[in-house]
Amino acid sequence: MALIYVSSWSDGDLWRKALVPLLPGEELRVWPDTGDVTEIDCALAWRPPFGSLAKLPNLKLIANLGAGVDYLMQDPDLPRGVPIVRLVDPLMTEQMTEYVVLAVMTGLRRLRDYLDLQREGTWVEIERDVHPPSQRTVGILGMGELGRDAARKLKAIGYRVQGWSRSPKRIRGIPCAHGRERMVDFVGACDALVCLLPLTPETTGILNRDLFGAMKPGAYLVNAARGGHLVDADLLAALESGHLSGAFLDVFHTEPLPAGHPFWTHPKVTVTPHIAALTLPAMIGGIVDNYRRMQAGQPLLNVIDLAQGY
Ligand code: NDP
Ligand code: OXD
Repeated sequence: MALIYVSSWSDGDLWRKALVPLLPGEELRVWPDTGDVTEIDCALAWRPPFGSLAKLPNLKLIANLGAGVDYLMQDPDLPRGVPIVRLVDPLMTEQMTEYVVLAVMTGLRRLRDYLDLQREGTWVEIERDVHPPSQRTVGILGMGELGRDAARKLKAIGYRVQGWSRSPKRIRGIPCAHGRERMVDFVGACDALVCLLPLTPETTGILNRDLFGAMKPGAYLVNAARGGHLVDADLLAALESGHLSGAFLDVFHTEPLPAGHPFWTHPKVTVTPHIAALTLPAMIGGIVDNYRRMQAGQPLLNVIDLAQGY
């Protein structure tokens, strides 16, 4: 049997180089050079062209080469009944935590404002009213692989940290809430709010006018999850009114963020080009492990729950 790399976005050679030493004797093909499709039992997929996976009749495993499976889920011809696993790796988690800490501190320490003052050569303390981390609350929406680590490390810096998820969580030192009914109270307590949710029908547009209205005046928003979580116009309105102090955004409805989008030049918005946690070929170990498990008929790890969409 053979594996195939299927992506409309990136170059398969990088992955082939990472995989070949770990799977000696296995053949890795690169879409669209499928060869005999009946020989392919595993697809390594990152934003595969819609319909491509449906052309592989003997597929037994789909390995998503990223943490979020939202793109895959949109494929109307996604083969049903084939297990989907996703990438979970310490290198991914570390990068995301670093990004979240950077973003939260940029907002809470007014870094953008100080950079502007530096450009003007102005020496001024913007706030005389000091708020050390122990007096600041950071809320994390999504307490999964990435959210939990970011929460723990923000806590270690000294922030009050709280988490929100779909199901209940018990995490030492980090109060957690769950479910939509707790959302208003949850976000109302936050000085900075970080979105690390998967994009699903339930979470699409969750960062909207109602949520911003429930946030504290002056709170800061970080979105490192997906552009589809955010209603752009509602954020712009909350920034214009001064209700939110700023936003740090890594992900957008259309990527690259189109020229002329108001986020590019907004003085309160920091834009990064979907780099919070990059997928690296060095993260292939978990995928290889799952391929071996599939071959041996053992339980797979990091499996997507198709009903929940993540
Ligand atoms: P996980 O699946 O491990 O965690 C998801 C978390 O979100 C869980 O805590 C889950 O709750 C919670 N959640 C899901 N649906 C809801 C809901 N309806 N209401 C409340 N909570 C909900 O995902 P990861 O932490 O690995 O990744 C999160 C996302 O980060 C990815 O889906 C991807 O979109 C994004 N990402 C972005 C990157 C970037 O570079 N910008 C890089 C990597 C990932 P529960 O625990 O109850 O299941
Ligand atoms: C991911 C991403 O989901 O890169 O892994 O956004």
